[in-house]
Amino acid sequence: MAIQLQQAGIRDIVILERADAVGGTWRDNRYPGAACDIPSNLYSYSFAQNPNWSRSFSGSGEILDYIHYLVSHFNLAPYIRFKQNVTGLNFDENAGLWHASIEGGDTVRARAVVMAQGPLSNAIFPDIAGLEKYKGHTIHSARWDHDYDFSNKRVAVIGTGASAVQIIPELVKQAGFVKVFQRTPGWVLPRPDFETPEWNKALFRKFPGTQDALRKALYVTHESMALAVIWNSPLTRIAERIGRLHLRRQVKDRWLRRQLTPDFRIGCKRVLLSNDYYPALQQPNCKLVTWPIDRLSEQGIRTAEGIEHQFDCIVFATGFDVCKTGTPFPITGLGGRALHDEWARGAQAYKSINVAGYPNLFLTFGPNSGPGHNSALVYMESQLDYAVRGIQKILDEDLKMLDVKADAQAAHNKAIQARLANTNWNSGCKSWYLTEDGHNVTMYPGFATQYALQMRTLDEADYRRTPMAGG
Ligand code: N01
Repeated sequence: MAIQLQQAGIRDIVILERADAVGGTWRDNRYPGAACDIPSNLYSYSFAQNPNWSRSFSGSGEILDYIHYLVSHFNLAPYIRFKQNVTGLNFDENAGLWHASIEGGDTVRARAVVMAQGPLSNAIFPDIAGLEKYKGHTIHSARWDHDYDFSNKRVAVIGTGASAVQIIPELVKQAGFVKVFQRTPGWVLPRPDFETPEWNKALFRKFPGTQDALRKALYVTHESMALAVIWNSPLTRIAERIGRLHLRRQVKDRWLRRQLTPDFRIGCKRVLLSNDYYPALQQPNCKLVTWPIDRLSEQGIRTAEGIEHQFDCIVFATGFDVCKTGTPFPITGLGGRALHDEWARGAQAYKSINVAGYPNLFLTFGPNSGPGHNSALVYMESQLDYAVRGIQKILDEDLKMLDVKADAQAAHNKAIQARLANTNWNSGCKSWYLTEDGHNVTMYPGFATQYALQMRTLDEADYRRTPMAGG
């Protein structure tokens, strides 16, 4: 966002960061095996391509290095204030200014605010009875304890989502014994991961057009995956067949195979990509436990059939609090309206980026902007461009308020929810995409290209503009 604002000539920017370093999810998710499941050539900005990715799916350390490179190359450090935990946003409608309250008492005032706090930034421990009773060591996947020595330790992993399938193969190499507690088996597809040869990096450096071409090819390939992942189509059946073949090829034991076979449509939950998860589960020092967890005890985990499994350490790969029915901190808009209350039954916005009654506020990865099949950064880039256009308008036209109209927002959401009804995400499984009552407020029901196209124009007819002088 800061790079794009700078390039549009807007330099009066402040970035409020609650941690003491940049990197977001790639700073926090440093568990062993952490990598992105979108190819690096697509999981990077089109305006800052990196010819030196070491693998097709680079690890978290390399992605973090890329973020550090962006900060230094685009000279962003002067804008960033670390250890600034925002505790509330309040719109002053007389002045046309947002007030951001910071923990400790400071306030920052701004003509416009971009929320870029990330939907997957607040790690959660599950609601399991006895959680506080357990006396051993606990680690959350997104807050890894790099000082803990796993050798000879009895370790439990709770969860078998995207984080867990990356952690488990590495943990099995380090720990004495690992038990994996699975509630729902996911669809696992092979990951076409390989090292980038030196000649390939040299080619990208010398002829950047070749990297552009690869990026475009990856983009189109991922777009076609929407047909399998988002909607129920013959391609969905093919993807499921590949998943079953992958399982059959890697797991010979029929009972284990049955335990690992998903009972929901592929795409409904996040598709997992791994070549080493199934083999890791079959190592002599690893065991899959499918009995439901009843409670945690002082020593470990008690499962529903009454067995107590004792552990030195429990790893929670149990995901994030995705704020589907609220906001990460109180946001107060026109007339004192509270976004937390308005979103109590599920978040909604106009084109995922603006909310009626909260002028000059732009959301990144706002409601219904999540991708299931393509790079998040493709969606992100179109949000950044849109926000720049809006902010430029506020500054150029000296607007006190640029506020989306409530009826435009309602019409947008009606259409989005109608389209979501026929997607795989809404086909009956439970996932972090849905609210408790099954409302999908996270995913965008279409191709990335459709999303980007709708973000190309800021349709003035859908906004109320209030000039500064006119009050
Ligand atoms: O979290 P998750 P995650 N008892 O919420 C289980 C992105 N990501 O950190 O399926 C027992 O997906 C839960 O079980 P169930 C990506 O967008 C990307 O893995 O609800 N189990 C599930 O297995 C992803 O979708 C990458 O039945 C419990 C797991 O914990 C998102 O982050 C890598 C439980 C949580 O899975 C989140 O992924 C990592 C309980 N009480 C993450 N509560 C890459 O790019 C929860 N679970 C590679």
